[in-house]
Amino acid sequence: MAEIVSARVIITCPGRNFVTLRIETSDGVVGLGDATLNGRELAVASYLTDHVIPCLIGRDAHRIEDIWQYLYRGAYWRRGPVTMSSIGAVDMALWDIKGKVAGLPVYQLLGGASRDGCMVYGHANGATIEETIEAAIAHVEQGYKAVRLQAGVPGLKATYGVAKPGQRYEPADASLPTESLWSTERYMRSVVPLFEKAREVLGWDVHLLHDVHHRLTPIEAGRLGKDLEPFRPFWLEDATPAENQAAFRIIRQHTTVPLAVGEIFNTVWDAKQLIEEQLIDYVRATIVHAGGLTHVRRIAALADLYQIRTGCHGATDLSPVTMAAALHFGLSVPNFGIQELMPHTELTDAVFPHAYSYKHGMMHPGDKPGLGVEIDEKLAAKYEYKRAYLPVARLEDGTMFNW
Ligand code: EZ4
Ligand code: CO
Repeated sequence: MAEIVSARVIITCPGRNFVTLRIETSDGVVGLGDATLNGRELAVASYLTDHVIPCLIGRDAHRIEDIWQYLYRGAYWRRGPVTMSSIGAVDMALWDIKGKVAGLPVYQLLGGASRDGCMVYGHANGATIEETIEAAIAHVEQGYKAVRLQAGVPGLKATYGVAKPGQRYEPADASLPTESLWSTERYMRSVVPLFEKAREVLGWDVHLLHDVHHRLTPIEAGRLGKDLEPFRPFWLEDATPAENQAAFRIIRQHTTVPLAVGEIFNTVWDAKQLIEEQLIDYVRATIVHAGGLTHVRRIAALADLYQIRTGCHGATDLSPVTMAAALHFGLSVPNFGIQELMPHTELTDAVFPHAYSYKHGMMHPGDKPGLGVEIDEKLAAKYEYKRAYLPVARLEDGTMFNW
C-alpha cells in the first residue's frame, strides 16, 4: 500500500499555460500528471481540486486500474475533455509513482521496449511554399526522418499552423480568440504545389505529413487525398471533423492516402467505428486528453487488431509530462507508428526538467524511474496563469467555420 496523503494542482505559464497534478504518498513518493487542456485550463484544475482530489486521499496509489474505473464509472457524467483530462492526469501521476517505487522507468512496467526509440515528426511551417521547404530542409539537417508541411494559403492573411513572421509558433495567442479567415477553395489549390515542390527538393527518403485541422468536408478531403497520392504523404491528418465517424467512409472511397485522426478524442468510443471499419491508419489520441496511459493503451490494443498504428499528438500545449508519458507508451506499444514533436521553449524545459531526449529523428523516454519528469515549483511560481485562446475561423462572407 502506498497511501495517497496529498494531491494538489500547480498552474504555471512559462510562455504558455500548463496545469500539473502532483500526488504524494505516505512514503513521500511524488507523482506528476499533466492536466493541460488548451484554452480551458481552469475547468480541469477545478474538476481536479473540487471534485477528484477529495476522492483520492487515503486510496492506495498502486491500484491504478481501480482508481481509473472509480473516476470513470463512478461519475454519473462520463467522458468529455474536462473529465478525461482530469482522469488522464491522475493516471499519469499514479504510473509515475509506481515506477518510482519499483525503481523502473514506466516503459518497463508497460512490457519493456519494443523498439530502440520513437520516430518523431517535426513541424515545417512558412508563409510561402519556399519558406516551408527551407524549414523542412532545416529539419532534415537536424536528422528528422519525418516532417509535417504547412504553408500559408495565398489570399488569406493568417493561416492556422503557420507562425507569424519572426515569432515562434504558439496557437493560443490572445486573451480573447483572434479571428482568421478560411477559404477551402484557396486552401485546396495551395497544398498540391507545396508537396510537389517538397518532393522535388527533399526527395523521397523523408516522410511528409500534412494537417487539415478539420476544415474539409469528406468529399473535399477525398479529392485532396487523391491529388496528394502521387507525392506519397505519410498521412493526411484531421481531414474532416470526426464526430460523425461514418464520414470517413466517403474519404476512404476516394483515396488511398493514409489517414490520421484523434488529437481531440477523449475515449475509445470516439474511435470505435473508425477502427472497426478500418477507416483510418493512425490514431492520434493524446495521453492527457484520453484518460492517461491506462486508456490510451486500450485504444491502441483495439487499433492493433485492425492494423492501425499510433501517432500521438505532441503539440507544445501538452506539457513535458505528457510528452514523457507518450514516449514510454510509444517505446513499449506493439503498434507504434510515429510521435509528433513540437519542442518546448527553454523556459518550459527549465520548469519541467526531464529525462527524455531527441537524437537523429528519434526520441527516447530515458531510464529514470517513473516518467522521468520533475517540476521546479519555485520557477513555476514565477509565471502566473494568463488566459489564452486559440483563434477561431470564419469564411470570407463572415460565416463561423470549423476551428
Ligand atoms: O492545433 O495542439 O497536430 N497538431 C495540432 C496542434 C493543435 C493544438 C490545439 O491545442 O493540430 O497544433
Ligand atoms: Co493536428
